[in-house]
Amino acid sequence: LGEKGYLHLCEHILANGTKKADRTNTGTYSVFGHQLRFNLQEGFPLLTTKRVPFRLIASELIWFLKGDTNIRFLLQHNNNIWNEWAFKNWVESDEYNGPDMSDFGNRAQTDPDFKERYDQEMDSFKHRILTEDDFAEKYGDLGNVYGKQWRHWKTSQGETIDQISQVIDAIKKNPDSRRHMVTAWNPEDVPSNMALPPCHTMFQFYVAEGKLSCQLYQRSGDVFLGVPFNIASYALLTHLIAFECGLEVGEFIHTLGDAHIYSNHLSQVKTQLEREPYAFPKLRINENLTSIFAIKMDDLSMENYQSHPPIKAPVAV
Ligand code: UFP
Repeated sequence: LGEKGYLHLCEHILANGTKKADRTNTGTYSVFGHQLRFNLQEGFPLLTTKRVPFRLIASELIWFLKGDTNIRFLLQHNNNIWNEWAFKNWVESDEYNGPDMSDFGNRAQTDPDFKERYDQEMDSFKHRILTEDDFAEKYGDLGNVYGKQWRHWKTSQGETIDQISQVIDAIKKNPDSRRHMVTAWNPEDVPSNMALPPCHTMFQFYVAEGKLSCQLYQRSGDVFLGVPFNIASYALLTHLIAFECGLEVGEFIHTLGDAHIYSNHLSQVKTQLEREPYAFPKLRINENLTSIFAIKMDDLSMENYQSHPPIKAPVAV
């Protein structure tokens, strides 16, 4: 349980995972169907066997909760995790006339000369997103990603559904309901209108004894790079929804579909498994916050986060 549960999943995949080809041509070891449980009363599940950057998790979640789908907000918070997806739309557009950026993800990893040109193009792209409103509107927007589906789900009748506001109301009015669901998986939008079909596809809240629990179904999990982020992000979401509803936090239950370790992450995983976890840190939310929809970065802080150093690994794109 807790971090041990995560480390056990890594060991389990290394020992029993099936070698499996994947979309990115990297190759993975994979298991199907696995569940992690975190008791949020025992601390905030930010992994300690490697450093996990809470700042990036928090600013991304605030971005989702705003219903924002434009990377400008992330860049303003020095968060670069979604850049490649927007950059891809830009360099594939008719208006782009810089150096050839096709297959930039792979080439930047293998070709140092290309990497220099890529870094330059990416920097100027970021600069334009931050400084030119029209450019940002056109090329900073990622389309129907999480923020859109959570806060502005478009029905076929042209109406909008705010799933997050609705689920908060429902939790307050009818805590025992078994229908506290939010879904990001919109078959109408997958895959053509989306940068990436959602990985965290749906979640459910549950209230018992004044505590709010959350279970996520994640269809696909990069266990070394993605999953530690996803755990922290949904633990934070559970805390924020509980705060908004005047409840204590219960458990975060993470159910994974295809749980995989990429073949180029094996040595990193082994390094991590040699480390002894520390106690989880504590999340603090500004008590004067009136609504989670008005939350700012400095309303959140992580106390007593003691961790082993970060471990770098290439992202499969
Ligand atoms: N991935 C995660 N968590 C995320 C996210 C992506 O683990 O939040 F956005 C990983 C899972 C998979 C890849 O390795 O990114 C997505 O590829 P696919 O759509 O082929 O499953």
